[in-house]
Amino acid sequence: MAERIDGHGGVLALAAARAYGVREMFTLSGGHVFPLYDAAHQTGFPIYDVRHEQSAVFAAEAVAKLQRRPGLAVLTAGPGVTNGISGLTSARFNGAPVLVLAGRAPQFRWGAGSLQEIDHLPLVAPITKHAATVGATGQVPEAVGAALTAALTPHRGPAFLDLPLEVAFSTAEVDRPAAGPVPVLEPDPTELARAGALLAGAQRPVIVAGSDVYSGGAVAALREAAEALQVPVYTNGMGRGALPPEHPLAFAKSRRVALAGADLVVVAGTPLDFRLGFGEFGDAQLVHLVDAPEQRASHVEPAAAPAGDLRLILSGLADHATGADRSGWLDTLRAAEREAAARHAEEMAAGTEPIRPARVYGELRRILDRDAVTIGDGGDFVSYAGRYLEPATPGSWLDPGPYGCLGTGLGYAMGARVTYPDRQVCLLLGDGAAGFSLMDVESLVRQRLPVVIVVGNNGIWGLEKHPMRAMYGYDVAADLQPGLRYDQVVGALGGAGETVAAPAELAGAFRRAFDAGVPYLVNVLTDPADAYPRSSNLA
Ligand SMILES: Cc1ncc(C[n+]2csc(CCOP(=O)(O)OP(=O)(O)O)c2C)c(N)n1
Ligand SMILES: [Mg+2]
Repeated sequence: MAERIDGHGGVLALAAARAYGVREMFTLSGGHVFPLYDAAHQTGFPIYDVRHEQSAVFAAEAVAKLQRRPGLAVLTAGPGVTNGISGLTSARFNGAPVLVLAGRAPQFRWGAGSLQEIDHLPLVAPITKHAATVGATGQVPEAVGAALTAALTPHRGPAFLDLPLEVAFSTAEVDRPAAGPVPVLEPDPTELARAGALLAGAQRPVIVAGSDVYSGGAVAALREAAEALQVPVYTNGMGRGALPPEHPLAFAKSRRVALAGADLVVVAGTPLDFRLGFGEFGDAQLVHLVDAPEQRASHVEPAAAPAGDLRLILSGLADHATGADRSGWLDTLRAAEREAAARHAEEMAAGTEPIRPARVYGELRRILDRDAVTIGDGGDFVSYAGRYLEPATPGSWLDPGPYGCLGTGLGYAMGARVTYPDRQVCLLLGDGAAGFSLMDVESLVRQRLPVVIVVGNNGIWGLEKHPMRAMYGYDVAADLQPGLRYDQVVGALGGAGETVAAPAELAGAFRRAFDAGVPYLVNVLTDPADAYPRSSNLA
């Protein structure tokens, strides 16, 4: 007979979440969710708390993205949930299996005007894969299981459950929850064979691999396919680092040349969105590899679009190796890559004052370990990071993804530090982006979660100011306080930091930052005249 457990709604919810691999919660307090805290407290389950609910959801998203298992945010009823909505939406756009467990005003007197009485479901239903209210305490484990199965089933994404007050606080006896299976979708063999034949027959193929390759555990299969078919690989999102930079088929800086010259573009595990020119690659044929049928684009018609488990798809493609000689094509791209690398090296050595963002990354590259987790939250400053930093380990790069939500930074940093207590965690913040979440440095300090924060402080919302000037000849609502001492903010919150105005001081500042053992902010005064050249940016 199944083992039974007896407890309140919080105990049952946490037992179910644990069974699915959840290992901590991110939260901000509210009476509606006390039973979840009580359950955690009773069982030594880690609780990390924050200063704004968005950071809790972003932290849960970071652990989900980095560890490929569910991340949990616990939000109190009403404003706790509404403050988490940007985080949930990001998780949706990023295919991250985040579970939000929320409080909810009591059901038995619904309509009488209890504190924070609002029906969350219409707010979260459009941005989650699964959203439900749990009707009775005894149904909690089943509800959590259904939510997490939805979140973990490709295409992955967030799920939401709220527990009315009396459901959370009442008790029930149930079977001890166990995790159910996550379905694996076999790709259609005909569609897969069509994609394989196209790859085998192409003269100048290119693979662009994105986040779902990492989240689907398909990094090894990607490498197998690339090597078997001798196809150059470019990456974006969590796909970055899938092939180490020194791999003969790893390319990064020659993407324009590659996409312009390719006769076949295979986009794996990432949508055909603005980051990829909406999937329009001139005369090249297009193959789209997706982890679920609904991920197929409706705005372009690929020559083949196998849908299913990306490990099966990519290793299936490897079987189509023909021994074709692609060395001419690879040599062309390697030459373009070398040329861009030389240009970048020059830019990264810039000795000008104010400091150019390129130089910041030139110095950071010297100190970042191969497995450092780098996180970008900002405008131009982060676009430069994408250009100049080369993640060497899969799953070590966190950007906000196609939803492009500023404010992910401190939450992502918390999730990264919790995931990797011993790796370097480096958060790159625009000065504008810093304003959304810097107060959560307090959460990091208090919970002993040191990270290095580098602010590209140009005193403006650069990614908006420059385009607005270009468009109208003037700009409004695009200035910030120049030279603001974000490092002193971090100092006041219990961390440390310094301001750097000269390029020669960067190396020392970064060394001190990584040695500090507390959240440390290097406030780099960068050149406000420096605008990221958008036209050349596909990332
Ligand atoms: C929540 C949110 N609000 C507004 C925007 C629009 N936006 C995109 S980039 C940007 C400017 C970012 O400025 P900063 O972080 O200082 O970076 P910089 O471009 O100056 O390097 C803004 C306001 C957004 N993407 N997300
Ligand atoms: Mg700025």
